[in-house]
Amino acid sequence: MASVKPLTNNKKLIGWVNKCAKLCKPDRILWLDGSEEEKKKLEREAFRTGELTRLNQKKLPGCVLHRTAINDVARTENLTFICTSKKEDAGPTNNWMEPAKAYRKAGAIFKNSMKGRTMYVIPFSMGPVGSPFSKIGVELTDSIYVCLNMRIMTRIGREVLEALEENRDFTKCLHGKADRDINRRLIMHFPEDNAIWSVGSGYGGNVLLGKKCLALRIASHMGYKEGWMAEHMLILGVEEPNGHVEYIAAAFPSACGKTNLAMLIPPEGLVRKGYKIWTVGDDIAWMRIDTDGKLWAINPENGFFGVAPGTNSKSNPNAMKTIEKNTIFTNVLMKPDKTVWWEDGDEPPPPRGIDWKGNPWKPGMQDENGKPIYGAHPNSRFTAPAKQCPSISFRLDDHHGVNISAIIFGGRRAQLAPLVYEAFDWQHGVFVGATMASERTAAQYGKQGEVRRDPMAMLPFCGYNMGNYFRHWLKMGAKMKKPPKIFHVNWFRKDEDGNFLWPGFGENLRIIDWILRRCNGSIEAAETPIGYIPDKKDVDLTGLKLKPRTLDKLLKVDCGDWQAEADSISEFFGKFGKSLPREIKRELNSLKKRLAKCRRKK
Ligand code: GTP
Ligand code: SPV
Ligand code: MN
Repeated sequence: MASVKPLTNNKKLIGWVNKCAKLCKPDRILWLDGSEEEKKKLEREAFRTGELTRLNQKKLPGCVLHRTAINDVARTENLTFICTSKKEDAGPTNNWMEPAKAYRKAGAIFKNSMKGRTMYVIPFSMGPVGSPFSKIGVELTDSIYVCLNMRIMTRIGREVLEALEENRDFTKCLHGKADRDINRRLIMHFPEDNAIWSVGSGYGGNVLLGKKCLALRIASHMGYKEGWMAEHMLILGVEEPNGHVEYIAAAFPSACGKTNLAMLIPPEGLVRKGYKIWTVGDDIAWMRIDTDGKLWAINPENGFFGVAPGTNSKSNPNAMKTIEKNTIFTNVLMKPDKTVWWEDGDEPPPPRGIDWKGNPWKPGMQDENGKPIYGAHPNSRFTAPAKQCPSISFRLDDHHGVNISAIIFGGRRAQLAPLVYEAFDWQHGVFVGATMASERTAAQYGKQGEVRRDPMAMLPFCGYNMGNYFRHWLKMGAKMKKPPKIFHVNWFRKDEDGNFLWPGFGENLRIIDWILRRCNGSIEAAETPIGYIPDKKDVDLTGLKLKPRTLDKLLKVDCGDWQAEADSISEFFGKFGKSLPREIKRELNSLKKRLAKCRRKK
C-alpha cells in the first residue's frame, strides 16, 4: 500500500483508518481536504474510468452523470440492519443482527475488496461545522461518486478535521462497493459503537452514510439517549409581509413531497397575501428543546438528493434553478447533446437518447411484458448544493437553527385521509404520527403502491425500538412549554376515476396558510372523531378553480372507513407488545369510541 499522509494527528482516527485498510486492502489511501482542485482531480479520474460522464458544460456547467448498477437503484430495506447487543433494542420494525455476527458477515465481503482501488477518507460534519448541535463522521469509501456526493450533501474536509479534537467522538462509517452483488450487500448500523458498515451497493441512501444511516438511524438513537430528536422532515420558513417568519417541520415518507413542499412558490391566487417561502431543509431535521422551552431545529445536510421524475418548472421551479449547475445526476436519461431528461420534466421526450441503463432509447419503447421502458429510472435523482436554491434560508448555516411552530405528518393515500386535519393536542398528535400510512414508492424496493404503516415517516430510519421512539416523542412534548401544534395532510386523495382531487405543489400553500392561522388562534375549526378539519370558508381558494363538491370530498371523514382503519391500527400495534406506550393505546381506544359514537348518530 502506498504510504499515506493523514491530514490529522488524531490517533483514534488514524488507528481506525489503518484497521479498515488492513481489512479492505486498498492500493492507496487518500484523505480528502475538500478543495476545488481535489474535486477536479476526482472528477477527471472518474471520467477516465467511466464512473462518471461529463455532461454538456455549456448548458449544464459543472454537471455530471452517473449510472448505478441495474440492481442498485433504491434503498434496500431488507438488507438494512440495526445491530444491537439485545434484539429488543432494535424493536419489532427493524431487521436485527447481533453485532459480532454482523461484523463477521460484512467483514467477509469487505475483505480485500479494495484491492486495486483507492480508499478515500472523507471527514464530514452533519450540521454547520462548529455548531454544538452538529455531529462529525468520517466515511471511508472506494467510490468517487460517494466522495463527490458527500462533498455536496455535507460539509467535508480540513475544517472538519480541525473541529475533531483528540477526544471528540465521531461516527465511523465504512463503505465499499465490493462487486455490487445484491446477495453480497449489507447496510449495518452499530449504534452502541457509533459505527456504520455498508457494503455491496453504490446507491444514495445505502452509501452516502451521512444521510439516512448517520443523520437518522444512528442520530435517532443518540437523540433518544441524549434527549433530542432526529426526524425524516423538511423544514421551511413562511415569511409574512411584516417580515416575521414562522417555521414548520414536515414528515412525509420517501418520494411523498418533502423536497417539493420545502421549495414551494406561492400560487398566483395567494400572491396578495405576500407570503415568501424559505427552504431550510428538504429531508432531515434535528430538533431539540432550548432553555426557552421551545423546539428548535437544524437541517444537518448541505445539499439536496432529490427525485428527478416529476420535477419541472411548473411543479418545482426552485428545484429546476437549483440543478442548473454543479449537479450530479443519477440514473436519468442522457440526450445526444449531453444534457439530461426525465419523465414529467420540462420537455417532451427527445426522439432518442441513452436511458438510465446505458441503452439506446426512443419514446414509446416497451419491454417484453408490454410495459413502457422509462428513459430515467423512477427513483433517478439529482444531487445539488443547497446554496444554489433560490429560496434557501440564510438560517441553513445558523448554529442555533430555527424555532418550529407546527409539525406536519403526511402520507400518500388515494383514499381515507382528508386533505388536512389537526390533532387535538401533542399526545394525540404523536398517535396521528405513529399511525401514519402511505403507499410504497420507487424510493425503496418492494411492491409499489401497497399501503403500509410508516410511523412519522421513520419506519425505515428509526435506529432503535419504535415503541421507545413513541415514548420519546411523548416525553419531548411533556418537556416543552408550548409544544408545536401537530397536523396531518394528504395531497394524494383520488376520485373514483383515479385522478388526484387536489392540485398539490404550490397550491399546498393554501393548507399551510390554514395551518398557520390555526397556530396563531385566528380561526375556529370543525371537530371530527379524527381531529379538527377546516371550515370550508377558511380554506383560501382565491384564484383556484376547484368545485365546492371537490373540497367536500377532500375533507370528508367517513366514520365507517375510519373504523376499519382503527382495526388495522390495532393489528399494527399488536407487533409492539409491551413496548407500546400506554398513552398511545389509550389514544386508539378514545378514537374507537369517538368513531362508534359517530356511527350511532347516523
Ligand atoms: P425523498 O427524497 O425520497 O425523501 O422524497 P420527497 O419526500 O422529498 O419527495 P419529492 O418532493 O421529491 O416528491 C416525490 C414525488 O411526488 C415527485 O414525483 C413529485 O412530483 C410528487 N409530488 C410532490 N408533491 C406533490 C403534490 O403536492 N401533489 C402530487 N400529486 N404529487 C406531488
Ligand atoms: C429517501 O428515500 O427518503 C431519500 C433518498 O431521501 S435516499 O437518500 O436514498 O434515502
Ligand atoms: Mn428522504
